[in-house]
Amino acid sequence: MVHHNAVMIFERAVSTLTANDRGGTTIPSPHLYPHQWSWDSAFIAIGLAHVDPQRAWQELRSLFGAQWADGRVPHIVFNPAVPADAYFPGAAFWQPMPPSGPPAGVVTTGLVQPPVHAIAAAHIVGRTAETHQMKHIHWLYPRLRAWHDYLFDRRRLDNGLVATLHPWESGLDNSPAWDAALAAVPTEVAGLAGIAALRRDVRAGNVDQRPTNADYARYLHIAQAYRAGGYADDDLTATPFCVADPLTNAVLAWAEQELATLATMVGEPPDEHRRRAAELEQAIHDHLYVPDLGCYAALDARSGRHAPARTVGGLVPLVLDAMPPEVRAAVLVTATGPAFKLGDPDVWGVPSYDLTAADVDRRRYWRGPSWINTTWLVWAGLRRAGGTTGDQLATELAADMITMVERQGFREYFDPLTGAGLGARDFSWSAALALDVLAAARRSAQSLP
Ligand code: 9WN
Repeated sequence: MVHHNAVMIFERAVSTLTANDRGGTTIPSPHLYPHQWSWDSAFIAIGLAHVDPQRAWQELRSLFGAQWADGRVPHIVFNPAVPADAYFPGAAFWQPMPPSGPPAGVVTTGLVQPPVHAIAAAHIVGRTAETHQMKHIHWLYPRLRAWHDYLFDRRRLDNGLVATLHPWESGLDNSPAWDAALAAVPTEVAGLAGIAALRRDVRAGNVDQRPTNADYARYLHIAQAYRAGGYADDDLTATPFCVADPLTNAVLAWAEQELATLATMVGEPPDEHRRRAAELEQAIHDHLYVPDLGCYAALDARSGRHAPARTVGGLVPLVLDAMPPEVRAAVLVTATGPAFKLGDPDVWGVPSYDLTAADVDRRRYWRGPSWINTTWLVWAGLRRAGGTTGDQLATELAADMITMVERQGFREYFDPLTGAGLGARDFSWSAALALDVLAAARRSAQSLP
């Protein structure tokens, strides 16, 4: 037994995922998020790999069933059985779907989220001796390739990085990383008066934890502009918001490496994937590392300026293999320093924002709280880096993640200083990634302190 309550946490996590299963797709949580989300499903598949690999494949396959003709994997796949007003903005907002869009009858958003999917697929492959999985890999590989082709071909900026066109695409919606870029976006939204009344996310008495109405007005403005252009990506920097995000790009570089492995499994050449991954890693280091911050930072492609903020996304390039050693050392200094305090017993997980920033807000969404998925990404980066510091910090983060969910349940996010659970309850990726952390501890026979 690696942790005295490991079996109990494992069982609770499985029952949370089972309760959120809507028949081949898993919702992120029962109240706030009643549809299928892209990167949530990838994290969910990573957890399901330890419990039911067939069901893990199904999670990815159901998501890719909504893949657009242009290759994009949409950020939300709407469940037509769910009432139209259960989530805002719902299916109607994103219409009409363009000819380059999803299969007939499927309604999605036109946005994407970070491409964790090939990482998830490789994760399932690595966690099971399942002999029937080749059929899933054969089915998924060309779809994953089309997804990455879309990002590399349609979303690539002149500097070689892939563009994020909406804060929702980053998955870190109201991160301070977007403040400067968003400041230039108007808050007037044509035809959508009274945003406060339309919002469904602030009805649970959690208004101090969610993005503000001004944030939502800007989110809607950007989405309307993208929709008005038919979700075409012909002129990326002409969209009202266009940034190169270190998390999205680092996840894509990692995922592209995993795609090379999957390519080999299905008899396709891996070299092109390896080349794209290496070039992207180089562009991340060349354009997103900011020595003054001691971490990576988002680059606003419209203004040419880096976000002047240390956020968890700026630590995620730790997952990259080819990180220059001096940069890795500097990022670890930042991660363990006052901004994020990794390894400090008074801090839980990886805070989403610099704890020393004047405007850090420990309860508001991506502006301070620790989340399990981004903590998991940093944990994965530390494990890949290895070395005594990396291994020890990874072990401590694993212990934080498990203790937070053990004490507070599978909450959406946590106060980084008290570990108190916040946001939605029974949140799927918190459960799924706890399964992965527990399984990793069991495999390495490493006890969690
Ligand atoms: C908008 C589902 C999603 C996550 C995102 C998280 C939140 C949605 C929202 O929930 O975003 O996509 O309504 O706030 O920020 O990372 O995928 O869990």
